[in-house]
Amino acid sequence: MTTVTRSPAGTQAPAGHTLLEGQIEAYKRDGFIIIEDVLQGDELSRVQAAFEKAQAVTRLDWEAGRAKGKGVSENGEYYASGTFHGRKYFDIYPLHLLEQDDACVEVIAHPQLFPFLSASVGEDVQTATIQVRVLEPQTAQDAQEEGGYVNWHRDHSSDEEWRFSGRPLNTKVLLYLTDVGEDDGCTACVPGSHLWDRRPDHLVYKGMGGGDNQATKVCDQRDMPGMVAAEVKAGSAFLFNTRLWHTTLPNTGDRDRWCVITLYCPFYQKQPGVTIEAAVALEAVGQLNTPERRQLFGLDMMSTSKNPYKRLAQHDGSDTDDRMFKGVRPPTLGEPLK
Ligand SMILES: O=C(O)CCC(=O)C(=O)O
Repeated sequence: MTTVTRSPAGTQAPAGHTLLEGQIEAYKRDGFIIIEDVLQGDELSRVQAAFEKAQAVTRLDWEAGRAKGKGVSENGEYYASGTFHGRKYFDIYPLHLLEQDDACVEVIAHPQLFPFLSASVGEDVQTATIQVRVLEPQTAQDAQEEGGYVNWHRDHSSDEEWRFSGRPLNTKVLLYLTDVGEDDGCTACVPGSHLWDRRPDHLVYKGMGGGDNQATKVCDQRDMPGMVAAEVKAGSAFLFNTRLWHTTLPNTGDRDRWCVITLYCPFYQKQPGVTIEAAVALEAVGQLNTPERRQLFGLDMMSTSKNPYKRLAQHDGSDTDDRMFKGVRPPTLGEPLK
């Protein structure tokens, strides 16, 4: 198995290229990059402390569900409990992390990430899903029988716009808050697979997800040809084109893996409810206080955007407010014309 702790050899910025140009070149070719030390020192400690507090509360809910067998699917894979919990991991309601400390809000709009997100997804990039995830260790036997908590997959397949414009519709960022060594649940991928039309065969390779029967799978996750596993330090991030084939290897280590998984999309895509709830709550307490935060949480478009359509709540219904429609309107919005 090949491991990577940074973007693979030869993907650093060639002479004469800026760091960002080197990152984009690697991303186009390999489908992913690693940015080390996005968080470090005091900033990392603050986010870890907030994560510790938030996870302790959600863990009780998850364990209670697990004890009761609540929401278990036929093969015992999923626990439904307000948020997306699985048998080997649980997700924390995003706002419960974000509201703890301003450093957690900065994670989503971090200056180490923003230029790359803007260059890869587009200048109108915003946040789609935010998943705050705890992955528990599993036994060696469990790992052998079932593999890691998620199988080989790609998140998105029909991405025609990407083919047309050369940009991925979505970039996903996994920001790890614990060190992830070889046996700690590494994210793994097949470099270059974002360019292929076919998907990985999840019925052959072990790994949880989608109710697959693990007993009939004949290959280990690590048997995937060409795969590399990302061994990273806490505070580092794995950023990938969501067409990339990826999986998570078993966590047979002795500690939980903590991670914030954020999906970024263009402004015209809809944001899920939990992200909007976080945006509304953070706005109410004045934490969406930079143009980057306002843009990424979906409140404002980039101020210099060439396509500055307003959101519904920003319209006042007047003709001067709307640059597209200059015709006759009902005197009161919603009333039929007489
Ligand atoms: O947690 C990981 O390592 C990978 C997560 C994943 O597969 C996904 O978000 O699509």
